[in-house]
Amino acid sequence: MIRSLLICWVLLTATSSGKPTERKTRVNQEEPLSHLQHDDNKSFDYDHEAFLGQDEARTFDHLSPDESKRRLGIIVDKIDSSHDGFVSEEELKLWIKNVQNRHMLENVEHQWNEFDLNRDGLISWEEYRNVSYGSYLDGPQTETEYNYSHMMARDERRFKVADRDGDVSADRQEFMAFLHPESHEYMKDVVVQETMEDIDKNGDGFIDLNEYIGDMFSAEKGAQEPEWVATERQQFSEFRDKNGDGKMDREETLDWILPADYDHAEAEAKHLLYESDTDKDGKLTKEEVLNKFDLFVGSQATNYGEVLLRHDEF
Ligand SMILES: *[C@@H]1O[C@H](CO)[C@@H](O)[C@H](O)[C@H]1NC(C)=O
Ligand SMILES: *[C@@H]1O[C@H](CO)[C@@H](O)[C@H](O)[C@H]1NC(C)=O
Ligand SMILES: *[C@@H]1O[C@H](CO)[C@@H](O)[C@H](O)[C@H]1NC(C)=O
Ligand SMILES: [Ca+2]
Ligand SMILES: [Ca+2]
Repeated sequence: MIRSLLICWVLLTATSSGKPTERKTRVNQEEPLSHLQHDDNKSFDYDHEAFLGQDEARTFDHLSPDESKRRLGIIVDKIDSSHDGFVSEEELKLWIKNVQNRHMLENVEHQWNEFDLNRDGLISWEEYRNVSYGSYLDGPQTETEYNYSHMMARDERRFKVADRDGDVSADRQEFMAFLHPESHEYMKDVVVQETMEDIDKNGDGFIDLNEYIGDMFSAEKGAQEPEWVATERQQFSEFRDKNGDGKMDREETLDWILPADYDHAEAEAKHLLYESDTDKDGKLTKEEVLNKFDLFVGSQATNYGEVLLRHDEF
């Protein structure tokens, strides 16, 4: 059985050339705070997921406004780690980062037993390989079957980078780095390497303008080039190719796909603070947060009751 994640990857790869005018993005920021669109004019759903995590946000959707506020009050006390009665931007950012980490850890837990075949609390490369590529390794390979050797070699390399203590097994932290490399500083090199290998068609170790455009856009014969392609060409020479030698090296690729200057958790913390800091003193009282409870946790308050008091911590 080849894991569905891999199938997804294959499908994406296979279809990326199918829609010529669609733009493919490589900008590979950290695990997003939420996959929902952030448009507060429509709803606060993005903020709710960033602040609570996806599962908890769904629970809150079914609470009455009073119950929502009661629980939010408890959360505010937790966020105020310095216990000075105020939530600072830094505390808010830390909280959002913790929510995000918890989400990644849940993802690891969710998959753990499937891979840790001998239940020793570690996922060895061999376990990962057997579970992910078992049927492929067993053969016999038909001619039509996708050749997974390349993907497997890539997985193995990434796995070994994630494996910090070098025992060729992943503990939970290492497995998290393997699954979410964009969110781990020490995985950045391998993320860049994987991206460059995908795009660098002529294998000279650089991404030139044609490779850069070719990765986002494949022209149909005779079709007119969409306008954004011209913009991207300009972007390439103005911003991507910083040293002006006509191609992107590893550093330049890193700046492109993992921009260092944008921190989602920090941006969200600033946003929540800005929207709720009524007296503009740069920090939040519990009252200020509760007054904006719809922004932080919301409540649809239609069929609440059924999930009331489901969580122990409340
Ligand atoms: C939301 O609405 C405000 C004013 O009504 C507007 O200035 C802002 O650009 C809108 N934001 C988005 C993301 O549409
Ligand atoms: C992986 O599969 C091979 C071949 O089926 C088997 O010999 C080996 O014991 C398996 N390893 C683990 C850790 O399951
Ligand atoms: C798959 O590709 C690798 C090289 O990338 C090659 O060595 C191997 O023989 C191929 N396997 C099959 C079944 O075609
Ligand atoms: Ca194991
Ligand atoms: Ca090249």
